[in-house]
Parts: sequence; C-alpha cells; structure tokens
Amino acid sequence: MTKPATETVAERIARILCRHQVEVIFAQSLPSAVILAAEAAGIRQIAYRQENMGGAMADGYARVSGKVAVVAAQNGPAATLLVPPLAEALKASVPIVALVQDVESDQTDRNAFQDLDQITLFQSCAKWVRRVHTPQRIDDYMDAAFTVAASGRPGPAVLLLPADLLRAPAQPAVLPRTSCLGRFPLDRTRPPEEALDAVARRIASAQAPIIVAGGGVHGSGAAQELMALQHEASLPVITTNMGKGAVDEFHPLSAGVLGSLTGPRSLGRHSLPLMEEADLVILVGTRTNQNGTDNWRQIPASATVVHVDVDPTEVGRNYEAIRLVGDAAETLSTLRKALGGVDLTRRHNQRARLEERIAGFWTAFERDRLDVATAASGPIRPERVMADLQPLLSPDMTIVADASYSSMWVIGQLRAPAIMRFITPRGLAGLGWGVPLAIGAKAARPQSSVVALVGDGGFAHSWAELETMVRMQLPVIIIVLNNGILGFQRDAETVKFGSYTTACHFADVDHVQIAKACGCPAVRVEDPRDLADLLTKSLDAKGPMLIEVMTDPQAHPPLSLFASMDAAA
Ligand SMILES: Cc1ncc(C[n+]2csc(CCOP(=O)(O)OP(=O)(O)O)c2C)c(N)n1
Ligand SMILES: [Mg+2]
Repeated sequence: MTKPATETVAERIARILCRHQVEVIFAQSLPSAVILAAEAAGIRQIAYRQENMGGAMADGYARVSGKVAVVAAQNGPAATLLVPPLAEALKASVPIVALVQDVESDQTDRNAFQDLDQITLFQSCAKWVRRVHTPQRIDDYMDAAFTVAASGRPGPAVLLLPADLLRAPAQPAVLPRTSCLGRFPLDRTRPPEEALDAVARRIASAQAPIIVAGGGVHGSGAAQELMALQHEASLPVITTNMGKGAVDEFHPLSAGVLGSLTGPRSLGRHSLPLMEEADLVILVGTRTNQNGTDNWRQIPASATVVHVDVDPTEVGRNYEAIRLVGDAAETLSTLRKALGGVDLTRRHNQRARLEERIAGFWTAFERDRLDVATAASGPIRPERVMADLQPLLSPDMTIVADASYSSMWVIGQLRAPAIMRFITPRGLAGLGWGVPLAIGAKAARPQSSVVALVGDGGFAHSWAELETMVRMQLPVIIIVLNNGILGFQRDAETVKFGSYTTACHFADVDHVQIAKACGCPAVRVEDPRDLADLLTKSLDAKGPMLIEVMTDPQAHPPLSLFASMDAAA
C-alpha cells in the first residue's frame, strides 16, 4: 500500500473508513481532523444538531442499510450525549462504530478541558471500548472496532482517539490490512447438523408448533429464509415488536405481532390462544424480553422451546431451550435442508385448518376496531391515521415510530403487505428516537419513502433535527400525534396509582410553525376525512413534510397493562 509521506493518523482513519465502504459519517465536525479527512476522501458528513440524535441517526442507518454505521463526537459533554443512542443500539443489537475524541495523551487525568474517564463512561452501553495509544496500531484498532460491531450479536463499539494522536504522522501498519468489514453479519455461523436434524424431527412430530420471529431476523437478513420455512413446513409465524415485517403479514400462516397488545380491539386478543396451545415454540432472534412476551406469560411452560440466536447468552436466558446458536439466515437455511429429510405430512394436513383459524383472527380484529379505524369526526383516533396509511404501504418503504404509543400504533395497527421494515426503538424504548431514526433510515435508502410517527412528547426531544433533515436533504414524512399529553405516562400512572402528576399535560404547541420555521412544509389536520388525501399527496411529493394530527387524548393502544382501565370503560 503506498501512502503519501505526509499522511496523518486522521487521514489514515479516513482511508480505513473508505476500505470498509463507509459512505456517510454522522458527526458535527468533530474530531475535526478526522471529519476534514473523511470529507476530503468523499465520505458524506451528515451533520446532526445534537449527539443523542446523531447516534440515533446512525442506528436507523445501520438497521436499514445492513452496514456498520459510523458516528463521531467530541470528548466530554458531547461524548456523554452518545450514551443513550449507544445504549439503545446495544440492547437492540445494532452495529455502530463511535469515533470519539479524547484529550491530548499527556493531559489525561489533569482536569484538562472536557476530560472525562470515557472508558468507564461507555462501558455499560457498548460491546467494546478502547483508546488508541500509538499511530502504528490505528489499522488494528479500527478493524477491531468494525469486527466487534458487525460480528456475533451486533452492537456498538467505541474507539477513543486522543487529539494529538490524530495529528501525528501515520506509520506503516504492523501488518497490512485489506478486508472490508463494513457489513453485518460479518460471519454466518450455524449449529451442528445433528442438532438441526433433531429439531427437524420435532417439527415433524409436534402437535402445535409455532415460530416466534424477533428483530434478529432483520439483523441477519433472514426474512426470506423464514418465509420459505413457514411455507415449506406449514408453520404459523408470529413476530415480536422488533420482528414486525420479518414475514408478509398477509401470508395465510402469519398471525401478526404478539406481545403486550392483547387488550380490547387488538389482534393479540384473538391470536393469543395459538401461542398458549403450542407444544413446540421456535424462537428466532429474540431476547425474550418483557414486552415481546407480555411479562414472560405467553409461552406455555409445557411447551418445548427451541431457540435460534447468534448470542449464546440469550439462549436459555428466560426459557430453557434446545440451543441452536448461529446466524438466523444460515441456521434457518440449514434447518430447511434438514426438514427435507423428515415426513411433514402432519404439518401439511393441519395447514388448511390453521390458515382458516388465522384468517379468523384478522377478521375478528378488523371487526373489533372498525369503529375507531373509520371514525369520521374529531378528535382523530390514531387507529384512523393508521387505517389511512395502510393502503399506501409498500415493501421498500420504511415506517419508523418513536417510543410510547406511536410504536404501539404502528406495530399493532399496520399490517405488513410484504417483508418490510418497521423501525422502533425497542432496545430501551426511549422518547425522541423517532425523527433521528427516520433521518438515518432515509440516508440508507434515499430513493424510498420514510414515514415517522411520533407523539408530541417524544417529538419535543428532537425538534432541532428538523433543520438537519431539511439541510441534509433527507426528506421524511413526520406524523405528529398531538394529543397534548404524555399519553402513556398519564395512563400508566392512572392504572398504577389512580392519579397522575402535573407533568402530563402540555401547553398548546403549534408544531406546524416549528416545522415551517425550519423550512419543512407542514399542515395541521383536525378532520379525519382530510388524512388519506394528504398522506397520498405527501408521499407523491417526495419532499419533507410534517403532518400534525390533533388526536384524541382518550385513545390508548390495547396494552395488557391497561386491562383494569379497559374493563372499567
Ligand atoms: C427518554 C425517555 N424519557 C421518559 C420516558 C418515559 N415515558 C414513556 S412514554 C412517555 C410519554 C410519551 O408521550 P408522547 O411522546 O406525547 O406520546 P403519547 O404516549 O402521548 O402518544 C414517557 C414520559 C421514556 N420512555 N424515555
Ligand atoms: Mg402525547
């Protein structure tokens, strides 16, 4: 590898990013030496307004692009603001490399300006944190960061870069490196064949098997394999919140999302028995978390559990399971081959009856929610917003939601017309992720539409990034559900304590003015009959758009938590 004699470590970093096919870097000019070099090397800086948001943009970018996202930040206060998005990425298994400046090497621990123990800072929210000590090792450490992020269970890796190191002349690498490590999963591991043969026999002989697909299916790019398995072995599939869109939800063997949405007017209310009656539960790429399992209540204790996961520590965490440790796509592909060697007559014989039953769930769900999904007078029901968005869904579109009710409306009310992506911050369910996740998703697929649904509370965490969206020409359609309250907060407190605090009601906010002030066209909708046309026109226009929908503060998604409130209603 020839290099100009004057190359600095920062310039070397830019070259290494190019080797990993990094096309965008989420940053705000810092570390300056790195970002200057990256821009000079043709990497696009997506300049965020605030580090929280930049990290969440990187998250959305990685989830949709299949590439390791790179975010950069200054040391000290800027670094601390990267903690929340990296924590979400850690829990949601999203590969991000964070390049964080550190103070000059000889100034550490002297109360230098903005010095902080950043190794300790990032320890709980990253897979790996290292500081680079010498120019000779920059190639090794950069590659290690990408390897950590993209391999095994994907997640964030943090590389701390002392400012003086970045200015230092680069040295020849200890050993030259040429690989591209910028995509995930880096390795496609799979369990031994005997284990898959044994599971194939169990699938053939079970009375009532079911697949539960989690976000790991998307992370692995395993959705096609999953649908092939569903079809070939006549297996019913439900997904978790993060797994939504891992199968076409119009496939007759798809029973939608099951989780904590089991209250009145939910699909889960009808589909739950399918899980409760299962004698074989095949988990794929799920961390069996509280929301995904409705407080670990849904999988019957009598069922045999098979768990496919790339992270061996997730297998058996909450359910003792037959262990299939491996990449989801690779493992499902090999399982399909193993199923070729068993007699699936029992499965196929049950299929017509199963399909009829699943169709019944959807019909009952449609009937139950008809009143709210078609409500023609204000204040607007969120179910109506989703019903009007439904016919406009297309497989290449990305639907994003913020935490709180927005995630639940998207997950519980929309029906995926094909394998497609629904991005929600389900790692930690933090407010404010909706808009930046959507901007990152748009950066990953600029030709495809991105629609973000956000509550008025969560949106307030991220108003400033409207300007980023406009400036960077990453147009997203943002639907703000303005119910004037911290909806979930009010309702959860009401259920748990019988009252709620004074924080839950907001003053009136004109979100249209906020958007317009940032150069984003915007409109307020108060009549539900205006929605469909507006959504169609906004999608056709392909520009940025904020639609402020004045929603019914009494509406809440059918979470099991609200059973007592719903029963009293
Ligand atoms: C960063 C963060 N802070 C606080 C919470 C707790 N919390 C969860 S939902 C919620 C209310 C959200 O209100 P809004 O965004 O308006 O959505 P709505 O429920 O009204 O649709 C709050 C405060 C959280 N999840 N994340
Ligand atoms: Mg609200």
